[in-house]
Amino acid sequence: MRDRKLSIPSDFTWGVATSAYQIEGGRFEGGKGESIWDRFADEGRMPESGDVACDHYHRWPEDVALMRELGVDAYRMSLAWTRILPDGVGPVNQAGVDFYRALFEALLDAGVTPWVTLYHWDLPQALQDRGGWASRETAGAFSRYAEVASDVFGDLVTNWITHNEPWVAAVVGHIDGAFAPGIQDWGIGLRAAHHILLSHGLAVEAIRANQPDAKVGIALDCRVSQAASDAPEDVAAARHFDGFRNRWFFDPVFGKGYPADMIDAYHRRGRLEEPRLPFVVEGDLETIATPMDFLGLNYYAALSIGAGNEESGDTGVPESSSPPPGYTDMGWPVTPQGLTEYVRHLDETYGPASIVITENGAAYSDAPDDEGRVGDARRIDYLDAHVAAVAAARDGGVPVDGYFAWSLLDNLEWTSGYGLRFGLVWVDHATGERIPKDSYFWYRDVIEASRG
Ligand code: IFM
Repeated sequence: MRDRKLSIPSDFTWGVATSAYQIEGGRFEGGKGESIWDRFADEGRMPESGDVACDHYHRWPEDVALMRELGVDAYRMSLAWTRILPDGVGPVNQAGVDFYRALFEALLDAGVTPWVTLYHWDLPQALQDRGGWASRETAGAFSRYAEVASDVFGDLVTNWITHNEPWVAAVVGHIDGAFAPGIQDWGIGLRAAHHILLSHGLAVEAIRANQPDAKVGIALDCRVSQAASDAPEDVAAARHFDGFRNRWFFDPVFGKGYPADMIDAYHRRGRLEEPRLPFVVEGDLETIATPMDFLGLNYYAALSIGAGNEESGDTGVPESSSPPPGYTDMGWPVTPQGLTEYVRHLDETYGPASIVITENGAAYSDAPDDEGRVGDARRIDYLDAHVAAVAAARDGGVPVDGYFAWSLLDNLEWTSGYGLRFGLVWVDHATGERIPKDSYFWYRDVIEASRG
């Protein structure tokens, strides 16, 4: 690490992260069923599809070798629900199970522990056709999927993450409509958010029933909310944004229920007919708050929020093709200090047993030069500053026990396509060729140094 001494212990978990739809491809192979993202792409609602993606479905041995060389302790990946249960609820697809078992065995042989996310947004289309997350039945289907996954992989996987970024799945997918399934309806969005959170609690219980020693958590995303000024309207907007973006999810997961100020605010804004949540059934809040072993936090940026921006989404669509200094290609500001402050806030507010940074990274478009080297100095600066922010939080006594860089590979950045590159490894999407970037070698050295 640059000119700084790392105060990170040798048992800290260093990892890289990906997700199924963004890297796997193999859409029509191994009996995989259709997901809402396959349908979204087929309907022309995104510029490029994940049909081939990084072709990880075929090239995974090469990707495991890249991780072994990198020296990471752990690999956070997601299962495609539709490879295991093609229609979401019916029979188990053995070819899908075999694919992931071979991958897990190779990872373990390489000294890399799999951390497996059950849901990174790719709902089986068959379940969407029956109401998707707006239907309470989908929470039950997810619980069975968790039970099946922990049963068929429980001898190889002990670290589980139920959901990735419920805010995105619920709000961007069902209120903003920019992501699959592309719905624009506040009532459906709030209902979907609740069923996703409910399914999280049910899945924690299902996994624990199969694997009492499993480590189970959720990966919540955040945007740290900073008032644009001291003016009361900006302070109120920042507070509202925090409720909309963060507290609506963190509070119930940690047993505080849905934030009362937000229920009132949504009612006043006409999002709710009455100042209550009609879809919450007795016992749901207890289920959602089932204790976890760790909190996963996906951190990218802190935002300055003023009046009028209190419900602004950021779906990853860049504001300009060449961002100004201090911003990544996503149009997100580089704000490492926000990470230290936010994990401190989480520790004080919710007291999680352990916090793991399950995603952090930056999109920059640096390409191979004439010698085939990818000099991504801006990514190194970004990661370096955020790893230092984690170290600072640890120094202050916050239990941050792991860090996963997003992402191992340049991959499909959802509706933004393949042009937004988050990888430590360059991928030529025409040929599938992989080239480790300078940041890959930098990360390898950080990991090695922290092991003393
Ligand atoms: O690529 C995404 C990922 O799927 C979820 N978290 C944010 C990343 C960057 O936008």
